[in-house]
Amino acid sequence: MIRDWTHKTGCSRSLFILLLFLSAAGRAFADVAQNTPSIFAPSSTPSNEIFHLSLFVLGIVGGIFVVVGGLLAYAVIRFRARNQEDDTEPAQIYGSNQIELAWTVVPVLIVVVLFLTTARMIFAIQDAPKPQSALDVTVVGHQFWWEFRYPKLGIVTANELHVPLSSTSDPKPTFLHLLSADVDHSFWVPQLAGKTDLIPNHPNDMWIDPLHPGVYVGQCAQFCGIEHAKMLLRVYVDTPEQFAAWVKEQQQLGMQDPHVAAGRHVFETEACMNCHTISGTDGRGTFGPDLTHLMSRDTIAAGAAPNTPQNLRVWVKNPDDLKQGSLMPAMQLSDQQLDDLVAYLSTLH
Ligand code: HEC
Ligand SMILES: [Cu+2]
Repeated sequence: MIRDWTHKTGCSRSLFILLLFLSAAGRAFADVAQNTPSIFAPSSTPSNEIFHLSLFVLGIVGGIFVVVGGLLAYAVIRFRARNQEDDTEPAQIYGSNQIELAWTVVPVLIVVVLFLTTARMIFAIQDAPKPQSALDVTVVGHQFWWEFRYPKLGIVTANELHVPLSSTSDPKPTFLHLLSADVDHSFWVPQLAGKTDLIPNHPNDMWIDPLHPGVYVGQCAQFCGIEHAKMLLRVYVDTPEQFAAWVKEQQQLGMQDPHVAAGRHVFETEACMNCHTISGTDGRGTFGPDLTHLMSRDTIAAGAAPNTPQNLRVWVKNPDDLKQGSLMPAMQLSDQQLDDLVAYLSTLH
């Protein structure tokens, strides 16, 4: 006889609901596996190592959980109060060298194993030799955005890091030299590597060798001030052709379109150029992001908003509307000045 599931006992119904939940969770997990800050979807050698270590650690602590939880459940059920029992106290036992030794020595051994495996992995990643083919990028953390400099390629950009794809047969790792312009920040793209801090006057180094093309997201993982939450990171892992095209585009001088001369005039006569660089203009400021190839980026203000002319206008009019506490001031520009500026900025490919 076929029974409808609604007629099943409460127990099998909860099992059914549990299975439903697990399959939904599994699907959600598969969805996040691509392009989200998940440490469970590694795509680079350092993150892979961390992932495997985390499984090892989870296995050990999971085993401890099962043993402790199991003993607890056993004691609760086996020694529960029963009606027919008398109220006299059970035998009182004091001290046991065996038990005390066991619960001291075993945890110490477990901690030693966890410590040694972790330390071994940290040193293996840190001491990895740098191949000739490696790309060098200097990362400078600013309140609340990222500066990326490619010293050998003569490129300066912001917030969106482009790196070449790497593979085991043709390794092209990217070595990041981490600096800070102000306070502590932390570079964290979970699918590519662990966190490394950017500390003023204390350069740090890390490396990634992304094994699949695509966009990887991350964020500053060290509270660095009021808009720390909107200090997002995007890493574009490009195929060799894409990367070569991107490099070529970034190496070009800033666009000089005579149709938008009015906007350029605003940029050069307002305070913009004290803080921003646009090659081919007098603007050489470095307090804010380099805008020479602004339109080659998908987002503005460290991922706070998509890079559209509408958002650029909102941003320049009053940065706080998109990112409260950002260090760019609202400049009280007229509507005409704003229109001209946005028309100009939109040509900066
Ligand atoms: C006091 C320095 C300062 C001045 C003046 C200034 N900016 Fe900025 N600007 C910044 C900083 C800092 C950021 C980064 C803000 C963030 O992401 O938190 C920024 C970000 C930007 C961005 C987004 C860039 C990106 O890739 O995310 C644009 C566009 C921009 N400014 C345009 C302008 C224009 C146009 C002017 C003049 C009207 C101007 N700025 C004046 C400091 C300044
Ligand atoms: Cu930060």
